[in-house]
Order: sequence, then C-alpha cells, then structure tokens
Amino acid sequence: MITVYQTPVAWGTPNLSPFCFKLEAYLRMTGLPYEVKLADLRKAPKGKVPYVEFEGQRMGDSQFIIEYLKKKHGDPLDKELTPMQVAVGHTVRRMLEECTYWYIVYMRWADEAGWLAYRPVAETMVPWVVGGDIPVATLRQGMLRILHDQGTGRHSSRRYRRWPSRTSAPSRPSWARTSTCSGTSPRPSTRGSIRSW
Ligand SMILES: N[C@@H](CCC(=O)N[C@@H](CS)C(=O)NCC(=O)O)C(=O)O
Repeated sequence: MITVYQTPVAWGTPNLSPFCFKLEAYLRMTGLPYEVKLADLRKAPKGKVPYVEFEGQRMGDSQFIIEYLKKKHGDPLDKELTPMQVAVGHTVRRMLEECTYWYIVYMRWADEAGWLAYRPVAETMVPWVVGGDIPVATLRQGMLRILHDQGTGRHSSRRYRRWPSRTSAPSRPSWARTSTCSGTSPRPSTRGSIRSW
C-alpha cells in the first residue's frame, strides 16, 4: 500500500495542487493500491507535496515517484506510445509544470482578486500542512518571495491576465484534437487531465 501525503482538497477538485492531482490520477489510472493522508511539509523529503511512504521509505517529487513506480510495476498506461507521442507528452508536461504552474501560483497568491478567493484555502494549510502557528499573511509573503525569485512575480496582474495564451501552447493544437494528447487510450496526459490545470 502506498501512502500519499497531500494538501487538503478544495473547490470540488481532486486536489488544488496540480502535482498531487497528477500523482493521484496516475495511481487511480494504474490501479495501484494507495491511501491519502494530510501532508506535513516538515516531514516531506523535498519540502514539497506530494510525497509518499511505501516499503518503509519516504519519497518526494511526483515525477520521481511515477518513474520509480514504472520501473517497479511496469508501464501499463504509456507502454504502447511511439517515441513521437512520448516526446509530445513530455513536452506538454514540462510546459504545464514549469510554465502554466507558475501562472496558477501567481493568480492564487499574488493577484489581489485571486488571493481573496484563495485565502480561505491557504488557511486550511496552517498549521497542519505547513506546521506551527504561522499567520497566513506570513505564508503569503513566503510565496511572493518564491514567485519573485522564480521571475513570474516580477510582472503585474494586468500583464498576467493576458499571459497564458501568449506564452503557452495554443489551446487546440492539432495533436490535441485527437481523443487523447498522446495515443488513443486514457493516460495522465489526456485532454481531461490537461484541462484540469
Ligand atoms: N517537482 C515537484 C513540484 C511539487 C510542488 O511544487 N508542490 C507545491 C504545491 S503544488 C509545494 O509543495 N509547494 C510548497 C513550497 O514550495 O513550499 C513535484 O513534481 O512533485
């Protein structure tokens, strides 16, 4: 049994953390047995969610975990993909994780209207996930610092409202018009999964 540690669920989604959502979707789609528990970032091997515990060890990073599980249990979801489909899936994943993700973080923590909506969710993470009695304003300051260091935080909300369509791939590229983004059977990179971002 794999124990997955993640942030509390909210807004009727499987999880507001795209990385938690991704790992749980992978486990659900492969049928590997797992249970979900609330994370404690102080115990997370990389200081981030999700992390897992199995076979007496803790492991962090959704992709490292998935790669490890693929080595151990085989690759039932992606085994029929062509090298081109693997490359497209990889590229889309990297775009979502390294580009679109930061736009989401910005809209939740930096944009004033976004923060107003997200603040109650952020409050559910204190003290359980973050640990200790940290004011949510301090948590926000930390996230704003991360956004600034990463670079996304250096631009105005006005610029970001127009940003995704300019810096991400077109929402309906030809390869996304097939029933799935890579291949014909369901896998974590299907359009449904992408839409949830
Ligand atoms: N590369 C990591 C990224 C995980 C990640 O960035 N998780 C965010 C939540 S969506 C987090 O834990 N942030 C807390 C922090 O950075 O302090 C993965 O794939 O698991």
